[in-house]
Amino acid sequence: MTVTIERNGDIAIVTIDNPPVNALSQAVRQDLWNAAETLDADPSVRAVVLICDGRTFIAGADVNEFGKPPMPPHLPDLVARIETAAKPWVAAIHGSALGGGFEVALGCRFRIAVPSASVGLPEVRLGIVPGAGGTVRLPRLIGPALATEMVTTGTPVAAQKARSQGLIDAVVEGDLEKGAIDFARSAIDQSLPLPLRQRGVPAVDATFWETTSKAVATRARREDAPLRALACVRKAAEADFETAMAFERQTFLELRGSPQAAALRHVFFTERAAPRPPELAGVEPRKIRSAAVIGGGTMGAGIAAALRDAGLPVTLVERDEAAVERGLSNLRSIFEGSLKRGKISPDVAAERLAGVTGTTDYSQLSATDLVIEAVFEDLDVKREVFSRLSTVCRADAVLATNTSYLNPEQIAAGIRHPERFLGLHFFSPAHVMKLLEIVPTAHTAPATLATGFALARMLNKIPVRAGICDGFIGNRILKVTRAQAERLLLAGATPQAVDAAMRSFGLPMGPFEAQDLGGLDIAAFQRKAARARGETPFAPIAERLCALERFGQKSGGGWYDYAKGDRTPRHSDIVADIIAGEARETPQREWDEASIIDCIVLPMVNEATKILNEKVALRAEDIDLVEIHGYGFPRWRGGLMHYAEGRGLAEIAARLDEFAANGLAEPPCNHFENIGREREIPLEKGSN
Ligand code: 3H9
Repeated sequence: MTVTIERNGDIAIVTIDNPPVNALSQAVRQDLWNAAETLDADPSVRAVVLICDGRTFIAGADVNEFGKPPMPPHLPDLVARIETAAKPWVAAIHGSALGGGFEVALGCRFRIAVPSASVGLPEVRLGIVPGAGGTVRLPRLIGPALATEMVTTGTPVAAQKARSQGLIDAVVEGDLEKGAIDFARSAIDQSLPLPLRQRGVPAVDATFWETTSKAVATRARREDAPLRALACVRKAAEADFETAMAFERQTFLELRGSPQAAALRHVFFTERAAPRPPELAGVEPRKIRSAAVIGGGTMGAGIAAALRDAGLPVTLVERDEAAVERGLSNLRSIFEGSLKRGKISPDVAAERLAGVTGTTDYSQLSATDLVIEAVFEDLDVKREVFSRLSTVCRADAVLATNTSYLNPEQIAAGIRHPERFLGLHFFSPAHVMKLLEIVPTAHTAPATLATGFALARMLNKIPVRAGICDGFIGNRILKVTRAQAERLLLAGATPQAVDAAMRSFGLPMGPFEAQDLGGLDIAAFQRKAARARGETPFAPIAERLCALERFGQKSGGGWYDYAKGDRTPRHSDIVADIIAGEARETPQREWDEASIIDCIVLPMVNEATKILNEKVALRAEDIDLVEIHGYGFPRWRGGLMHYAEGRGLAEIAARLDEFAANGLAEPPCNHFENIGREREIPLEKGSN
């Protein structure tokens, strides 16, 4: 039994217990249906409290059932059954009431929640719309404007805000079950509100739908579900309840089978599997109760902020007092930024900062569990840091380097207990970006590696294991992206056309705009180091721009010109002249959007395939996560390799051959077809 019924006088308590997140499996739906029948037939019951065991209220439809044949009772019918029950139901929410879970709560006559709870309809994040009346009941409860915001963004709403918006009827401090019983008992003595199906939708002004549609389309870029969700809310406002329900169901079923939904489902499963790689099953991570960061620059301060956000006490080590002060001031700016954006309260900001100790004294790290080095990218400097750490720190303390392109093996060479060392490659800004590349050396112990993954869970990051090579997974592919972008310029495309094409593919920014934002100097510095190693990096135009100190927005120009105080990229005659000069020997051709995209994305797939063949990445899914969380690859495309599989490897190989024949890309690598996935991602055919 996933559902049990208890009594407290004339109030029945229906409890769902379906770990881990009380999803609405067929068994739960059936048991809830049976409970509604039983309680309707029981004259001693006057109201019903619906509550859940475990960490959360119902988190939604059971995604594990996706792909199985639909089994009754279907969720829309169950919600209607609860809504039309003879006794009023009160949803008592802790954790999250999401998707189908919140739709069940909307079927209840009342909703109450503990202060830490949240409610939401996140279906658009899975490429679908709510399928059990969410878009039809929500505008009846809170009006079309707020309903639109919720269903088109999928963002959950925290309890207090939910109360002020009318999503829930009360926030209950203390014991939820007792609070719900008391609430139910007082409610039945008053006149009951109408069930949502019987209420009307408040009117909006004439321009609302058009204005909102434009805003949603801009935000969604090429994602289908948000606009389809908006259409459902509009239908709810303009048609009767049953017509709107049918429209929503039809939309839900259409989207459920779409490639975008398949891609987003793939990302959902992949993200949840990432923190627990099968090869580390049963390996116990070390306990992390305290941490230190060496280096308080942008990266070090970002890492320290991420550690503080996870509640760890942090020691920030710098080489002199002035640098300690700068580091602490960098951290202060980060917390002030979070405060300004309303992410944390003044008290929390103060508490976060108070948990950081700045020092120049390494001996203060003798009891620290984890030390992350984020100093200047110079091998000798880093080796010096680790030689000090390996004498000062406990033998079982985990020591990590945040290097982005030096070899961790060389950084760790000669340290004591090299089994406790690994690379933890954060992405900037480290307190914001989700991706964490975890890079073991040949000596890294499994427990150290497992600690890297456990840390990612603590920091709410997406961990991906990467082998050692120049750039690990992400920056190695980025190098190809940038080289291809320059090849396109040499072959007749403009920076504007390349950036526009990549934006239209779904990236937030094109490769040139992104370089102008981040600064061209870091890559120039890395190319210099590569040349010192005897390599010949390909960036002929970027090199010319850097020689002119055109480093991007910060220097007033890079690939584009910028007016003072204005970040709008403008055509640059200087850049156009440089391109024309460098392109003298290269045959010029016309480029359409699709060819530009292919000329950039398909060589990225080729590089990623090499990365897999070399076992620098263990799974195609890992590359998907790196691209989505580190480089803004469109989530709704499922990541680079999911996109490649959808496109067809044979077609991609043929396109790469064409580009290669024209000197525009490398030919496909050996074993190009070898990007098999470890886990089969079920294709949703129907359920719920
Ligand atoms: C929907 O409802 C459609 C309806 O409108 C229409 C129907 C007709 N089902 O994230 P966690 C598993 S669409 C089954 O690590 P947390 C997850 O795989 C759905 N399993 O925990 C993991 O398993 P494992 C709309 C689910 O505490 C375990 O639970 N709902 C589901 O960090 C723990 O997950 C959503 O999109 C599910 N729906 O976060 C909500 N959800 O341990 C999606 C999770 O084996 N879920 N699992 O790896 C979430 O946002 C988070 O899981 C939640 C908990 C906030 C609930």
